[in-house]
Amino acid sequence: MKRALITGINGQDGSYLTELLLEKGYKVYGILKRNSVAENQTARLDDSYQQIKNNLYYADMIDMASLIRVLQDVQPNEIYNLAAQSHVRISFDQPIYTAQVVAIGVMNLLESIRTICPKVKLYQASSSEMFGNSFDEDGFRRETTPMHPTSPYGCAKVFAYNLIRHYRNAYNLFACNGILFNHESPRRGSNFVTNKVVKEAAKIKMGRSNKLMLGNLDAARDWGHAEDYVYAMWLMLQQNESDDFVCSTGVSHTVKDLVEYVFGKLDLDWKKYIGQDERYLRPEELNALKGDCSKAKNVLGWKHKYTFETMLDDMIDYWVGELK
Ligand code: NAP
Ligand code: F7E
Repeated sequence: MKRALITGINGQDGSYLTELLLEKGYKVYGILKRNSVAENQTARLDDSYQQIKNNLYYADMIDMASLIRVLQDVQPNEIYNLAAQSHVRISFDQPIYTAQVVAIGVMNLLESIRTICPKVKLYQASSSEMFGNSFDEDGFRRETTPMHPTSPYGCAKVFAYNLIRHYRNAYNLFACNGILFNHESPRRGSNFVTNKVVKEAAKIKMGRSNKLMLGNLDAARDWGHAEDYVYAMWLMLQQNESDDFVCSTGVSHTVKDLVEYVFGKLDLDWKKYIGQDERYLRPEELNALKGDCSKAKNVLGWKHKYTFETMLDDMIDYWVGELK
């Protein structure tokens, strides 16, 4: 039975990946960052919680001793490093903490791996935020596109991305960067724009709210579904050689498109309810994102099932059901 260790197991992606790996017959282990309200922490793990509750360890990416203890105990075959302070806007408020978790945390993990389990296969959650406003002539970002990040989060992810490549070359570690574009689901944190819009629109529909304050409506993103993207993570670690791969849908929509679609689905006129609040603007914005995932398609045989619309339908169905 293969053993997989997931950092960030209780996050959006961690919860979907846990389900996928359990289905595939893995023994799944995870690390949890201590939180004063323990009940909320495992809420996303849902049904799989019962199967893994004895395999959860308290540890933190910035506490290398805790990582060492977990690796010694678990001796994993695969590690999926999903832990992060993953909110871009918040990374402007907490840049140093973000860099400690997102960048130095990966160094802590790599150094622990070198000592304890150098044969392990490692997945690193890299991000389209690393590209910033740089793109190729055709408007797409791909593995070869230069990276000019526009946020402390993006800068820290570039540091981690480079560490992964460096440790692969220098120490022959099997380490992959998955350069994933935005992916969402009903389990997305509700301060990310998709879930914020869907949840609030559903509340407005039920008469429980009448205003939704947003930031930049013109920003555009390449949005997919988390369920599709965790499958790509697993595929990367099933290859004979480690490499870096972009995962994206190749289609870009603005925040305004998102609002129009969600409110339209609920028969609401969005113009009556949307306001703008400077608090949600960023000191530097990544204006638009569109990814070319040809390499992942050709080498991994990966393709996404959800579109922008079906991903949002899944979120709308969830929130309408939940709020009823
Ligand atoms: P998420 O929902 O915010 O989950 C992040 C996870 O990391 C949570 O389990 C969180 O625990 C944990 N964590 C935070 N700080 C930690 C620390 N210091 N030590 C240990 N664990 C810590 O993020 P996600 O959407 O699942 O994304 C997963 C990974 O992919 C992240 O690295 C993110 O940066 C990256 N990524 C995401 C996207 C996307 O669109 N979703 C795209 C590209 C890359 P608590 O909840 O207890 O704080
Ligand atoms: O913002 C705009 C905002 O916070 C998307 C993370 O998973 O994907 C995610 O980062 C866009 C931005 O995601 C609001 O300015 C407008 O242009 O949902 P978001 P993100 O910043 O793209 C990348 C790939 C990651 O790696 C990250 O971990 O929407 N926007 N109004 C707003 N955004 C938020 N959050 N809230 C608003 O009110």
